[in-house]
Amino acid sequence: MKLDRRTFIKGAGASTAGCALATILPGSVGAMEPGALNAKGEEIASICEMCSTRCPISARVVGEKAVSILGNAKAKSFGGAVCARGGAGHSLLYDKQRIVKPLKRTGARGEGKWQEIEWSEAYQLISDNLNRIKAEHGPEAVAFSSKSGSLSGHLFHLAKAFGSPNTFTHATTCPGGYVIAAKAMFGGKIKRDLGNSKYIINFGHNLYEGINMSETRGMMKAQMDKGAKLVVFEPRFSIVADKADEWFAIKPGTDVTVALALCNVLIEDNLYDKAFVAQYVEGFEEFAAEVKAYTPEWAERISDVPAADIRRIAHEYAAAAPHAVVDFGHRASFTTEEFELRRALYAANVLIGNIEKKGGLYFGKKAKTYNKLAGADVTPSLGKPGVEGMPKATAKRIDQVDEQFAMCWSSGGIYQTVLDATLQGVPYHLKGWVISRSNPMQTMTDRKRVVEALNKLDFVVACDVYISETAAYADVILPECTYLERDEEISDKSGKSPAYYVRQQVVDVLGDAKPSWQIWKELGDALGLGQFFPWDNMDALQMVQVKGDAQWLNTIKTEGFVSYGVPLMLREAKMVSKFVESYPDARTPDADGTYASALTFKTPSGKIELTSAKVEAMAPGRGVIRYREVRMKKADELFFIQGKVAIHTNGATHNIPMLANLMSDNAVWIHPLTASQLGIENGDPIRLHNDTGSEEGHALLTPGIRPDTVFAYMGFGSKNKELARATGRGVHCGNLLPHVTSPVTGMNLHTTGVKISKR
Ligand SMILES: Nc1nc2c(c(=O)[nH]1)N[C@H]1C(S)=C(S)[C@@H](COP(=O)(O)OP(=O)(O)OC[C@H]3O[C@@H](n4cnc5c(=O)[nH]c(N)nc54)[C@H](O)[C@@H]3O)O[C@H]1N2
Ligand SMILES: Nc1nc2c(c(=O)[nH]1)N[C@H]1C(S)=C(S)[C@@H](COP(=O)(O)OP(=O)(O)OC[C@H]3O[C@@H](n4cnc5c(=O)[nH]c(N)nc54)[C@H](O)[C@@H]3O)O[C@H]1N2
Ligand code: SF4
Ligand SMILES: [Mo]
Repeated sequence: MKLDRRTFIKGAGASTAGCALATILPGSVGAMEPGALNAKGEEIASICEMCSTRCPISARVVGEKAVSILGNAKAKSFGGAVCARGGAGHSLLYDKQRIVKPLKRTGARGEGKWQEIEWSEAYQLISDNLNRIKAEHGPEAVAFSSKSGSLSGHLFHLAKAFGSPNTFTHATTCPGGYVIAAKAMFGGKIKRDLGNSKYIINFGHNLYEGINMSETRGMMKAQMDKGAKLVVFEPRFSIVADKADEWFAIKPGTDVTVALALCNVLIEDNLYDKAFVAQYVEGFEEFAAEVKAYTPEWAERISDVPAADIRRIAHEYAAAAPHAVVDFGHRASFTTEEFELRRALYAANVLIGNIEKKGGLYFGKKAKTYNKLAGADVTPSLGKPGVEGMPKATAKRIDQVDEQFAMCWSSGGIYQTVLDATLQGVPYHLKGWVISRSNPMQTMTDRKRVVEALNKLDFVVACDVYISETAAYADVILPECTYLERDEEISDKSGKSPAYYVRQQVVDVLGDAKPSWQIWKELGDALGLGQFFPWDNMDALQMVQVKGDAQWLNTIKTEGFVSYGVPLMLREAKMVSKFVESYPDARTPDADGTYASALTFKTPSGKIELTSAKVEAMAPGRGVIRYREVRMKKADELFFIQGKVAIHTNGATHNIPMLANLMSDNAVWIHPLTASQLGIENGDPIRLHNDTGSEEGHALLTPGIRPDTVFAYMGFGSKNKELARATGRGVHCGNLLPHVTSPVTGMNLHTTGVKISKR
């Protein structure tokens, strides 16, 4: 199926198709509810936390206590806007179902019996239990997990002080695939310059629903202002597919074949950038030899994407080079072979030499790099509090049992190994789990196994704003105040030049909730680890960050988002010339006016490793990017895939009143042909089942999906009765997904097979 530009423009104006665009509007004013807080009154620059994109916002209390949230106009790439979820922050803030007092479990785990307690009692209870586990089993028997970002820093600091190496972010449930592939090939994370791209090839990165404000707006800018062509490979007619020039309903899990076939055409038809490859690439010959077999015809047989189209797209893409990009995607994983897929997608970029070119891929320019090139400290950098004598963990991390996972731990670890260690004692038994801003019951896979693990542990602590599905199984729940009620450290938000921003408290704290930095510091005190938290408050920490420069701190707080210098991409002569004009001591440009000679990679060879000896040593047979067949489902099952919806976030927002009112259920997308074979009609109650679990939902018949595939928006169907607005509404995706750890990246798997029947 294909769409042309005319359909795209028409679609953008229609009500349903325009939905994703319409949601990217300045925020809204919240309804007031009784029993809330004192307001500070003025316009305050801060950071959204309705999802982990963390956009810069400007929040204002209107009247007594309603909060209006807009995007911060100073953060240009975010367009001074928030999405629908960002505009709904007040609805979380004033939700009476939020927890604002520590809770102690009084019934069985998950039974829903709670007693409100004081913080002092909560800290005592937790420290008694964690210190007991430490004495009996060692500090490594306690795992600490948190979604990455400003919140995880303080919890992981506590873990370190406690002596446990077992800290985990959400990495293996989300970005681990592309992060670890980038580490292997480029030596670190790389960004995409969608806004300046003339040709974008997209493999299931649904930026118009899985919103990242600056990238979403970048892609809108490229499409609408610059006339970029967008080609989308996606098993269903997502909003991005709807806005594309061409959509190919690719078979789930086969993207790697099309990516490799694009590389095949670029090489065989001599369309690749030979000078770039010669200067920057290691292992091209081995890659080219491997890719020879991956012809478009071969890819068509596996993926259902016509060979002629793959060939044509490769030529069009090369013609737009280097201002063209193959988007390497975000949420994984579509198959267990994430490592190969993400490397193949990067390879298609490397071959056209779009690295550090407008519209291609580039590295973030933090102060250290930027100042080095400028030959002077032209942008300030952040300081860190030095903490003396932090203990070194003696035990090995639970996820480091196999050399192939060596790249995982520094990227957040293999989250689901918490279950393996708890249930099977591999490589040793966990006894405690401190979980913050993470809801694995909904967002990890195999819900039953998560329940089993939580039930088996001696002691579980959850820190959340709600009694999430996971928190419902904790022994103690610590109520964090929402992002609108707390100050945090300054964060580095550098892009093409250095940038900083800060979260600031907008309204007084509701009830007895606290910011997590304070919670973990106070728990540190209770655990007898107070010496490792030598700061009194957030002001003191921020002052260390700005190295005592109160004026700088004031600027960041007033502006909310401060960027420095001129944007820089090393291989763009115009940008380099502007940079040199701005800074008299700047590095002398190369003969071609660029900083091409400054482009190096933190890999063993210092080059882009299309083929990697390091990876070969870690995981024999994987040095070269290679197709490996994977079976995602049984022959008589349908593919079950998921994705984000524009008005909810992961497993987090389904109980927020305003968003729950907008959407509280996730009907299952089924192709009419498939439905008629199964005797299912639109709206029918259905059952989805497989070896992992069984879920009940409703059918949504649509031709916008492959007949062999069904789709549901994730995050619904909570089984926790405390989340009253979300309980039992829709299909719980995690309950149907098997527990898997993929090679090299350690990723969870979000695609599986299901059978469907009418209820
Ligand atoms: N509104 C909203 N925005 C969000 C979030 C949110 O929850 N809600 N979450 C944020 C987070 S944490 C992330 S990681 C990003 C994620 O943003 P995305 O990476 O875009 O995430 P998804 O929507 O999960 O998946 C994208 C698409 O992949 C498709 N898909 C499934 N299987 C396959 C396959 O085998 N091949 C191909 N080509 N496509 C496939 C799905 O149909 C879906 O449309 O979004 C961020 N932004
Ligand atoms: N089946 C399936 N599973 C998936 C995905 C999928 O597409 N399909 N997507 C995956 C992706 S991309 C991601 S990123 C993960 C995300 O999964 P998680 O890392 O679990 O993140 P969220 O679901 O966004 O939020 C987790 C918890 O944070 C709480 N929270 C919100 N604000 C705060 C706060 O200020 N403080 C504290 N302490 N808690 C807060 C919420 O109430 C929620 O319980 O899920 C992954 N899991
Ligand atoms: S994308 Fe939306 S919800 Fe996420 S941080 Fe930005 S404004 Fe908030
Ligand atoms: Mo994510």
